[in-house]
Amino acid sequence: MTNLELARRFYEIASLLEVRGESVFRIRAYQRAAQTLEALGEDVAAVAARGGLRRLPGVGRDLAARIEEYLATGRLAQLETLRAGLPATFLGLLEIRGLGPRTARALWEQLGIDSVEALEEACRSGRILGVAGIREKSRTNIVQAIERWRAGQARTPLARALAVARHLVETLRARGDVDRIEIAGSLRRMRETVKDVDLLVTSRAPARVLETFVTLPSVAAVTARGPTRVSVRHQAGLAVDLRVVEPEAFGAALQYFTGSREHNVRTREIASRRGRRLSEYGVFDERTGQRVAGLTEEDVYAAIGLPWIPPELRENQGEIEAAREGALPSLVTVEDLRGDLHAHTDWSDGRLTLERMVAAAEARGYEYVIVSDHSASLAIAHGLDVERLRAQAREIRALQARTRIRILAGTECDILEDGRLDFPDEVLAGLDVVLAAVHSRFKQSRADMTARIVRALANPWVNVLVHPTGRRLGTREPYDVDLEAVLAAAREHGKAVEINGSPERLDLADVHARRAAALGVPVAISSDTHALAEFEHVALGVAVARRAWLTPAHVLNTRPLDGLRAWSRPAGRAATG
Ligand code: DGT
Ligand code: CA
Repeated sequence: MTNLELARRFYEIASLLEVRGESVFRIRAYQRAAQTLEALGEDVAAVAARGGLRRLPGVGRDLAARIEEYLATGRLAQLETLRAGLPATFLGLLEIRGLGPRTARALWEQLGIDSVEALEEACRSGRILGVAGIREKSRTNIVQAIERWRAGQARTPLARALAVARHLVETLRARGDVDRIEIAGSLRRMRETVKDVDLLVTSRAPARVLETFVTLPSVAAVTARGPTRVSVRHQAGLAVDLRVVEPEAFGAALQYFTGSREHNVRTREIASRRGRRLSEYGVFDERTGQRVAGLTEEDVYAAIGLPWIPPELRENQGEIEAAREGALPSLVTVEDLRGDLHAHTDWSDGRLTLERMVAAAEARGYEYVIVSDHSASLAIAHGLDVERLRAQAREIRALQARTRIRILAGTECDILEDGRLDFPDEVLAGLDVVLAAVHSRFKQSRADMTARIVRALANPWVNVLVHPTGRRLGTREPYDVDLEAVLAAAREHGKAVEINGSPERLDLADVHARRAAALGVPVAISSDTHALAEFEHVALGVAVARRAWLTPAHVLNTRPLDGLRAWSRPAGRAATG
């Protein structure tokens, strides 16, 4: 059990480093190493004995030394230093959404708040006001966050929940005892936020699987426990449900627990009209009581006369009718994308150099990638003025000479307050693709904001309106805008809109992207990458696109380079060669 004890301690070190405001890289390093240890099939002492620690994913020289220290002494000096002076209940505060680690620490230091209960009391009495910049509004937010936390109702953004779920799946697989394991619920449907993670497993040793699960270091507390099911609170601050089901009923259970409820109501009705009963245990003949399907989801749908329906569509938003008519869409996949149309470099607020950014896009197998750094009015992001944009264009040309992938010169150009663009037309004309975005004055009236964006879309050189509503999941509401008018303008002027795959944006949302596609407005699915790992964010954008019923034909960046360029710079409007 050394692996788990060590993992638990590494998770704790990560949290404590967070509280101390340490660098995210150090924090992540401990989290990654903890995850590796949690999922490790072999005893870490045995790995150390054969000199294999450094080959474990996420374990470098420093962490290998920490592991050696623990194996030799049973202690971690660093953890003891970090813990000094902090009560054991303190880390529970980090589960309250919206209360950052720094604020938590300030509350401890200045008010001695060391638990959720103490925090609640300080909110009620008003003692909290004025500490760490907390005013009335943040007090209200904290009180609401505590209520949601108590009720287990705080919704978690998709990306965070996916990371937790995938890690748990990997861990349980690696630890043996499970035969099949799948993510179900809203997370399998890829909703933008989820209430909890639902996991389904089959196993010949159900009791052992449940026991393994509840003793995982990343599991913070067990909230309910039965013979085939447990509910826990994960240390990442969300609930996880694990159910063990019969292998013969796995498909039926997966169908049932994937939902949505509304979709299930419809499938049950369809079953019953066919003289069959559909439940989490299978499809049964109503006369004989015999089970006619249950092993796989395909069998279950087939037994009620339907083709298998992709989970992302199961919201009772027309998928049942489409399935009946054989008209389900062939949804877009990550593999359909030929390039990324939104990427930053260290010329503005990205972390990669131009060369490394392009190399990373090439390594993903893309045909093209855009360079879309910010424009000058976004000073906070070190936006480019005309001169630096020209200098960047020269670098792009030089780099292109020794690069296979096509580098498109672009910009993420600010839409100014009145709808003008931050670069003059003749500059925009010299670029291959122009993205336009609102980054300021979010509080404009609905009429002003709508007019502002519509005007920008009328600019002949603008191609894609990116993150069209400006929302940030859980932290910033979309700005007030008449999206229908915006989409109509995009259609009129032949412009595209973006699904931004950045985990905190997912903008457009699924319903809006579906509307755009219905109007015939092309949709770009982009990563908005600012770092190497963030190219992966297109996968989240694709998830939103699939929930929006998009096929490859709806998506701008499934087009080959020629098609894309013919669209962005049609003949007669050609700019550079
Ligand atoms: P959420 O709120 O993000 O967790 O959304 P879901 O869809 O994951 O909801 P959840 O976790 O309460 O339940 C998972 C699935 O199980 C749900 O989509 C459908 C199924 N389910 C659970 N309870 C019921 C129920 O009372 N009736 C029906 N028809 N289905 C249910
Ligand atoms: Ca759920």
